[in-house]
Amino acid sequence: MGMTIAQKIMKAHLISGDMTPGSEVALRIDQTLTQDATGTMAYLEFESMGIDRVKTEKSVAYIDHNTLQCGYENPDDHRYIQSVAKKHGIWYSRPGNGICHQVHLERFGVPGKTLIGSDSHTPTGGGLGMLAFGAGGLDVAVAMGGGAYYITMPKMLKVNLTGALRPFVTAKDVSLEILRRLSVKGGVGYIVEWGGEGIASLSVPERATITNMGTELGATTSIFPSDEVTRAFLKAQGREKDFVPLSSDPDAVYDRIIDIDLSELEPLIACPHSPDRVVTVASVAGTKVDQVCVGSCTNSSLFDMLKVAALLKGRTIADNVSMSVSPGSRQVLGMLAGSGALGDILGSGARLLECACGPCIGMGFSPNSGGVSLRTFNRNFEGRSGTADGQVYLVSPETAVASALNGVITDPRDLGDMPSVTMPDAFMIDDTGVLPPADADAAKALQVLRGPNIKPMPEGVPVGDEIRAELTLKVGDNITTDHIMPAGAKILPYRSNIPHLSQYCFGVCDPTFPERAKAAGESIVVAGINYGQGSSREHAALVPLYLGVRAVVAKGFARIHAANLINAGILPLTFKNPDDYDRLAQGDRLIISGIDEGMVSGEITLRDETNGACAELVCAFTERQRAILRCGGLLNYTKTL
Ligand code: MIC
Ligand code: SF4
Repeated sequence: MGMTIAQKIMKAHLISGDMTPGSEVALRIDQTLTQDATGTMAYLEFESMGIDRVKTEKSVAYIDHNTLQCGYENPDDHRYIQSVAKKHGIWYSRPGNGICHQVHLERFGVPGKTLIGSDSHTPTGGGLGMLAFGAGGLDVAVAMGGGAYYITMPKMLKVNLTGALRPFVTAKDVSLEILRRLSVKGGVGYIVEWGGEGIASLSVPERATITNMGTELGATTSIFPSDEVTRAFLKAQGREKDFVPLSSDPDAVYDRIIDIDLSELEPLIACPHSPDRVVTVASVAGTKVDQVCVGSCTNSSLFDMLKVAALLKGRTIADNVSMSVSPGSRQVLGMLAGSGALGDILGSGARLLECACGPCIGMGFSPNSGGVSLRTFNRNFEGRSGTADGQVYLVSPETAVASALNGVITDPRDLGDMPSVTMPDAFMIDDTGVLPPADADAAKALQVLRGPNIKPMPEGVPVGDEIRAELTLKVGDNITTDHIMPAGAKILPYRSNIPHLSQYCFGVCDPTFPERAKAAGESIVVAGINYGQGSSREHAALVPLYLGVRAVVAKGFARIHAANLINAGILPLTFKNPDDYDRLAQGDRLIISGIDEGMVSGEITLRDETNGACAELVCAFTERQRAILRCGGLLNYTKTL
């Protein structure tokens, strides 16, 4: 039987397991990446494993999230990451050098290799034919130490593209179209493979926009073939030697196939507060806009920026709009400056922000009260912009510019003819923003520099045979990690300080939760479907652990978050009958007993002591996961090996 691209890469990296959907497979990891908001924790975990040098082919530590430096916290963390990277064999991408996914695509990504990153948008590398996964920091630490990465073997979904995009319709609209069709949970349990004759007209950065937003579908990852388009991109980056062709076999079998005719698409927009609330731009045209942001790991490539510059050239943004542009990397910014395109952007009245995540994660540039913000980003979860009642819409760069110029949501096709944008044959190569690690001998003498913001990690609690605890929080469907552990300029600097972070846990849902959880001692959280969607931040598990959460009972979990809960030693349990969710009330006393046996049989009963109700729960774990839970988390488990 023929194989898909993902299956071929998996087979070449398989350490153990059976590649049938639903079984656990262990994969060898070639490359890792971290960013600073999850990186401090990942490197603390790596250090605690006592391994001198990373065992991967390439590991890179990026600083791109926490670049505001409003006090000592961020610069101390940067200094820690820089020193730990130099000592342990990791490349260090300095603050200002760019967003991890954009820089990794430009300078380090290699088709056919495996990559895990402590950021959920790591599948951006799939645009280059990498098999790239977002993971918790601890999984990345283990991979740096040479350990396998474990996932449940996904099913295969093929998206067949035909035709070609019309002017003003973009790769972002392709992402929004698939989200419109499948929703934020439609990709759960799948690897999405993009193919068909339509892909030939999509450049690597456009493909990367699409694989980047596969994360919003809940997909395990997304991937494109590696073809002549890939070769041309690598050649322009001075890396043609990294090119290898990759395609699926003609008789590869997919569990699901979706067809999209690119020539039928039109400009789309995701309305507040979910990336799948997609409608046509035309249907909401005329809505007043307060803010427009171009950038993020979804839309910050040179191609995107050149289009933005060409459309802004000689025009001025509307008085009621504040517009920001954050190029994805120093390479992009340097080339914009060199070509004069930067002058066209600035001449329009737009503000230039640093090459970093910035407004995407609420690090500055929040909208005004109730403000409508159009963003070329990938997430518009409630409160994420830093303004609780901000109304964030997700759009393409073309729609962003058209709306900034008119001051109201505007279909970009109203701008007339799309100016032609020519991509250079060679990119500006300047790797001075990336510092190499010290060699193994020199590294021995190096000190790791720690600041006072680094506080001890919470101790994992071994899962015993019974949990008796209060149901301290009951939440609904599609709870994101931004609900569980918000980010933003005020909170993000404390990613290595769990006690401080804990004050904000579930702040979007119920600000009284931290106090109540602490008072309860041990507790259980109950949730609806797709619990923990969004970010890979393991803080969304570590902080609840610190607050005494011992189990989360949900109608369903997002993949990375479920893994992070197990890694933290918190039991993720699923309702067998989703209606039982309605029988449990916040404040009830719950008993989950017979856990030892339940973890083997895969089923367990929850009893509600307060109202006498019972609910059957799925408690299916692999042997390795059971061992991790019994040790009180992956870190404790790793020490037993
Ligand atoms: C995000 O987009 O939510 C983040 C911030 O990049 C996160 C990582 C984090 O929380 O640090 C992600 O996507 O994993
Ligand atoms: Fe950064 Fe936003 Fe991309 Fe997350 S989604 S990595 S915050 S740019």
